[in-house]
Amino acid sequence: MRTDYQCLLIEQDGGVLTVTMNRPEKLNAFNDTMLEELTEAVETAAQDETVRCIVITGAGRAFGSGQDLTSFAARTEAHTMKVSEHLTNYHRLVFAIRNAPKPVIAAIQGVAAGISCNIALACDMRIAADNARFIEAFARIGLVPDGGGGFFLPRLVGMGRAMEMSMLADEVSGPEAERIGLVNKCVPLAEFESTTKAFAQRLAKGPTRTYALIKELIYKSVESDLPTTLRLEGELQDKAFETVDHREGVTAFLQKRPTQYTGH
Ligand code: LHQ
Repeated sequence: MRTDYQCLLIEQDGGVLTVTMNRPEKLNAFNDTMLEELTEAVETAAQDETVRCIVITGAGRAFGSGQDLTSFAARTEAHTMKVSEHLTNYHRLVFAIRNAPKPVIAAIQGVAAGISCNIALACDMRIAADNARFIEAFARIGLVPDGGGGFFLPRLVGMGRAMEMSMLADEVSGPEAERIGLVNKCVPLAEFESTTKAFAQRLAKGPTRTYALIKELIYKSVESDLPTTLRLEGELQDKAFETVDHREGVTAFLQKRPTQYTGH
């Protein structure tokens, strides 16, 4: 993995790669460079067999404040590009996260607003600190949720709450986000780093190939019907049965010892 990014910090600890968005003076608002770098980092980590879990987080007091409005306003006023064209860059990031054959976790402390919030929702799981503030900020400036928000929000929290978050654009706190299923876990800020680390390390020591198959099963199922999903389940289980980690799991059980998954 390259580590010489302008707007990212990269750290690998065993199988866990932590990618930290690093524009703290702008609350990690996305400019073109940070978006391009984050996408490249996730795409590269997705291919790197030494990386078995990716954590996306933010430096300073925020996860992210959405699109950098200072740089974008100048561009839209000059009519140099349509917003939808710009959004395709975010879509590449969304697909990189969803298609990565390994778990991708968002670790959120402080504010996660606008498209930063929705990038967190694109991840497979989310851990929040109790100071987290989730804001679908778009309607505050007369916009619709983008970056996949219209897809992820109703699937995570249901139609009614998705509407409320999108229309009123009020803040949802970390504890409330846990209560409504927007995040998997909310912990006190003092425990945020250690909890994220333990969660990610546990995933990085899991049966990585099988996790990729689980991602495929779960994500395809929400856009599919029962017969199709059951067919897919069979296909994926055939593949899972062939993995080294499946054999290791059964052997460890029979030998009454902890598993040692290699991710193969
Ligand atoms: C910022 C930003 C920011 C620049 C804080 N940009 N500087 C996609 C594609 C195309 C077009 C448009 O949109 C999109 C999707 C989107 O993401 S739309 C939503 C964009 N984001 C927002 O509307 C949120 C704007 N920010 C805020 O409402 C507040 O800053 C929040 C609620 C995030 C945080 O509030 P505070 O904790 O009170 O912090 P602050 O407002 O004092 O911000 C600290 C600094 O960060 C400040 O700079 P300064 O020089 O005054 O210290 C802000 O100007 C800067 N900043 N967000 N998105």
